[in-house]
Amino acid sequence: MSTKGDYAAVRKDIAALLHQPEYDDGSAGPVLVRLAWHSAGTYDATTDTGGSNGAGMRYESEGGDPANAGLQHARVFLEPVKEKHSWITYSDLWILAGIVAVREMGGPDVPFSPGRTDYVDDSKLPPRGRLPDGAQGAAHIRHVFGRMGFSDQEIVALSGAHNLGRCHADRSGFDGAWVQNPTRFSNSYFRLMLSLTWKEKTLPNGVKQFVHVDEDLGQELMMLPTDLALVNDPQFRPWVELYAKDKDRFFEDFSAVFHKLTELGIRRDAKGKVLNSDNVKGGYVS
Ligand code: CCH
Repeated sequence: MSTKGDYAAVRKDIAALLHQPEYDDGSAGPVLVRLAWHSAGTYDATTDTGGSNGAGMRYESEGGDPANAGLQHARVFLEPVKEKHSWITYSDLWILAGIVAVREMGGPDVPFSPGRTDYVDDSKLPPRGRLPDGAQGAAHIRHVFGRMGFSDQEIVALSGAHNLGRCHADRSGFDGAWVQNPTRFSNSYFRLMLSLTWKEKTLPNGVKQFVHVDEDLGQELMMLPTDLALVNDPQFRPWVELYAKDKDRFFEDFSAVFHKLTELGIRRDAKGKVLNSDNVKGGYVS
């Protein structure tokens, strides 16, 4: 029997499912981090639409967005946890799973604030096309993250999540991992971005990305055009340099900005109780 509000028990069960020998690099962690980010990253501050409230990816309009290809794996991994702790909303579960995965892979503690609703408010649904396109450059990244209310420093810190996981040709069209150990959270992504030479490569599917071939290890690493935009843009670059040499500062800033991401569109009172989720038909009942 799961006790309502026992988030520690949920955390434990999420941590226990991360080890997946048959999946990717043996871990469900990276795809869970991406699920949390895509659930929140549709937010638009001007119209107050999108964001993690509502767990809209359960439905075709958002779940079927090509930008979300592959995230069904993350949702399937979490289904037994939802079944066991049926009181937790999907929207809270997805955010908590991302937070637990970051920590379990050696990253910082990110504060978790619960209370999201699974009630889908049609007037808050995000249109498709709000998530960033890896084929683009600095102006696009600033536009997308600026819409959510993030500064240049916050954009660079958040992008450090590409220390984790990989691109899949059958999901995004891009292919490969950013770092040698993609299930260990660190600042390698920033260090490699600055220290290696990156060559443009056209994949068999016509998609262009940047690669570095390590002859000794026989391994190929990759960067998206949007990743390299961070070193090539004069305002982003100083943050890349800072995080490349100061891992503690990166962890501290990542924790703060990932928490901010998870709270987009959630309004709370002074005690942290969510104001825009209770008392809605079909929604979260406290
Ligand atoms: Fe990302 N990301 N991301 N990303 N991402 C991809 C994979 C991951 C962009 C594009 C892609 C963030 C920002 C951006 C993760 C976390 C974050 C992929 C490959 C693309 C493409 C998807 C595939 O093929 O499976 C772009 C563009 C931006 C910004 O401009 C932010 C912010 C975060 C989190 C804070 C993680 C983790 C992955 C690995 C997923 C996996 O399945 O291994």
